[in-house]
Amino acid sequence: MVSEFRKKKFIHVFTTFFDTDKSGTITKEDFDQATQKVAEVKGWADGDPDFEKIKDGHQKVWQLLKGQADADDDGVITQDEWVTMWDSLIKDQGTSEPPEWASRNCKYMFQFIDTGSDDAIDEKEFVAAYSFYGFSEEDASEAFKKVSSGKESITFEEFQELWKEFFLSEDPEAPGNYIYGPL
Ligand SMILES: [Ca+2]
Ligand SMILES: [Ca+2]
Repeated sequence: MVSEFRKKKFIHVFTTFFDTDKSGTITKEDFDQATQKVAEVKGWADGDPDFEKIKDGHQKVWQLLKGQADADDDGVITQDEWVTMWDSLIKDQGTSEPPEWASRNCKYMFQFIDTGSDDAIDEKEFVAAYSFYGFSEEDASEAFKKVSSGKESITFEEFQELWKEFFLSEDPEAPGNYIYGPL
């Protein structure tokens, strides 16, 4: 059984980042809406190369995620299916490499936050990105301080480690717990 603490973290990612339309489940619609939302913020029109790239990326993540999580193959990922997937992935793989869709998602998150594209995330970028997902500036800023352990910025290597820590750690004090904003 997955611990209540890790379950809470999995559900946090489910509701805050994947269930875009807040319907209580993850479907293709959530990825379509996420594409539109990002395009709006970035000012990309339908057909822009950047728009197509994001759209393509979102569709790939959806396909890979669906293959992995949608146990009854009905096109809908429930919270139970989501938690079961994370639990079995971690049991099967221990602390080794995450599945492809998860690695893609990690990279996507980093690139999304790193608007200055200098391969490091600073507090300003972190706060801006998480405001987009509905967190207050104060909460996002607090989360950044924990994630970065007080440093000015985090590199992609550090981000990947923190990201793994988020999914694996049972320690309530682990800095990685805040990689997806305040719990
Ligand atoms: Ca949904
Ligand atoms: Ca399902």
